[in-house]
Amino acid sequence: MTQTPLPLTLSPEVAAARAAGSPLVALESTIITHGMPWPQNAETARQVEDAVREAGATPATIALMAGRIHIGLDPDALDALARAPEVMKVSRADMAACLALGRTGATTVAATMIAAHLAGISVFATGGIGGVHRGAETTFDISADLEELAQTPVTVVAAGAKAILDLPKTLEVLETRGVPVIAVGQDDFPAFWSRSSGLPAPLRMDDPAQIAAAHRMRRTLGLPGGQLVANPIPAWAEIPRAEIDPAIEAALAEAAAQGIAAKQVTPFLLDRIFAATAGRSLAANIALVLDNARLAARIAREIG
Ligand code: PSU
Ligand code: MN
Repeated sequence: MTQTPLPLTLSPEVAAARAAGSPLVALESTIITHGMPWPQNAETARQVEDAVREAGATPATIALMAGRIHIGLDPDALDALARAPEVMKVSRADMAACLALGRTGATTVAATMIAAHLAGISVFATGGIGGVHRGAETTFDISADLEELAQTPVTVVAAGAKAILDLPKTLEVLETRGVPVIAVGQDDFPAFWSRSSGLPAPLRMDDPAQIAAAHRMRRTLGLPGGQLVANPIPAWAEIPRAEIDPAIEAALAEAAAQGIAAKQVTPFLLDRIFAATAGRSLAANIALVLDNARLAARIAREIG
């Protein structure tokens, strides 16, 4: 383990990659603790790390433990996190408190971006980002992920955003906050389980080198914030809108009936949708995260 003046602990694998100047890809941990059930969460976390390695970069799964931000988890720590029953879901607002209290925290997209940037990592792969929830005009429920993309210079590779969110409003907020939204290989913004949301993406790039060039150009121009790279789910794993929409509607109705709010909303909806699709949505989720990990590794290699 390598200690730094910041409360960062780098795994040996990450420390070696940093010393060699070789490409790194950050990975979040909320997807492990709050986004997928045991044991698929642990299995997927390992496969995602391997996908990054096979594509020529070093994975850095990020989590908070005992007052330190861990950049890279060894297999035992990853397994313990995946099994742990009481892990904090940590976004920007919770990060310092979780560390100060010495609690175990899983990082969301927002918190993972902060940690990656502190560790000098430019590229991060996940499944889906948080966004503007349906009904946000009354609940004000807008994920801190969007604000983080506006502030922190990390390129985030995701399969778009889930249709549990209000996708038009999510794209509007990203535009207002100056976040480039780049669809990969197609014109439409992808909708997580579905390749298309039916909405055009503001930008399109077909080559990881272009995405890397845009990342470097933002740095050159002194623009704050990152990029959202929206990589559609592989065609073979896609769930058609007509199939996933009823599960989404049922989950949203159940969340409303039970008064689910704040941080619980996203994990609750994911859990209900996994159950309603007999695990098919989980298999799709795993396929798209692996694909995002591979693309992120290629972008990281181009950024250099
Ligand atoms: N969307 C998904 N899967 C996830 C999440 C979002 O499709 O696992 C997780 C991510 O960690 C994301 C967080 O950053 O939920 C957003 O939570 P909230 O909406 O409470 O900001
Ligand atoms: Mn929220």
